[in-house]
Amino acid sequence: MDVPQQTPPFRAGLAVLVGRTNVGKSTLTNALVGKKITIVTPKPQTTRHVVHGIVQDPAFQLVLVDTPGFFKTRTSRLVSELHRKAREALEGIDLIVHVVDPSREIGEEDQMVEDVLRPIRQSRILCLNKSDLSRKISRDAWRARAQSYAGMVEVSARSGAGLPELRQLLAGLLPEHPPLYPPEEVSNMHRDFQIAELIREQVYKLTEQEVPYRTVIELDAVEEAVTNEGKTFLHIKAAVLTPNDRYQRMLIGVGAQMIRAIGTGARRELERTLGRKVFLDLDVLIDKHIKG
Ligand SMILES: Nc1nc2c(ncn2[C@@H]2O[C@H](COP(=O)(O)OP(=O)(O)OP(=O)(O)O)[C@@H](O)[C@H]2O)c(=O)[nH]1
Ligand SMILES: [Mg+2]
Repeated sequence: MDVPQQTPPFRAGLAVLVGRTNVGKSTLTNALVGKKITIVTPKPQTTRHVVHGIVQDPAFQLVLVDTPGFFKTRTSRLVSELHRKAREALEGIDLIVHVVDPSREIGEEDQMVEDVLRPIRQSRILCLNKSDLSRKISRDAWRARAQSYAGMVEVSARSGAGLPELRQLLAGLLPEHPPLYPPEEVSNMHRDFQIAELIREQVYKLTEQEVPYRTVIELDAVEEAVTNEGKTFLHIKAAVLTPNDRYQRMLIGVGAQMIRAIGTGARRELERTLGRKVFLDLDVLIDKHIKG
């Protein structure tokens, strides 16, 4: 006898990714969304805004909230600001994904994450990332903690292993709710913000030590333009702002090598992400309002 098929109700909600710095929260967000919406660098603490990445499915909409990593040092203003942002991101969310890196010892930062999570009532998932690495120092210790979570998965944001399981596990825990975002959206970020982030990513990749933390990306113009051959492209005029001429010299580099490399790398990423031809006009300017 045929049982009439009922379409299950649509599910939608927010899942926040928390975890110490460098465990791969941003990489995981990008991998689940299938698009680069948040920047990833080997240097810690590069995520400074709360970014929504939207996983679209005919049956559900999973909104991932990437947060800045938790840091051991509590002294610096920037660090406490990041912690505040991470806590803010926990408000109004449906699920928590606690991302950990089993290739490293469980540390003080992991303890801090658990302390922040303890009073929170939402369901939480334990996600052991970097399963592609053979070093698995704390894997057993994390697995032993799995009973205090609604579920546990082992994934590799890099290779994609375990991601379908994570996706299904999260989808199953979402509340019945109409979509939160339009069906084609992959991120809450406006295009211009995304452009600035991709430029900032190159500054992080190519400059040393404190330089990235002394820069702000400013977009002056993003315009549709046409080549002599009639092809359209996006003309982006932007500046890397920095507090003094010492940083300005470092950012420009000998024979303007540094700023050229930043510009070339950023244009490549912009073209890949926006899926179109880009002309990037990038300056390095002094802005005394930025903390030196
Ligand atoms: N081998 C391996 N490396 C990974 C994996 N996921 C992320 N990484 C690397 O780990 C580093 C940190 O990744 P991010 O995604 O920036 O980490 P995060 O948790 O967002 O870091 P913060 O924003 O500083 O808190 C990068 O070098 C990634 O390429 C993975 O599954 N396997
Ligand atoms: Mg990050």
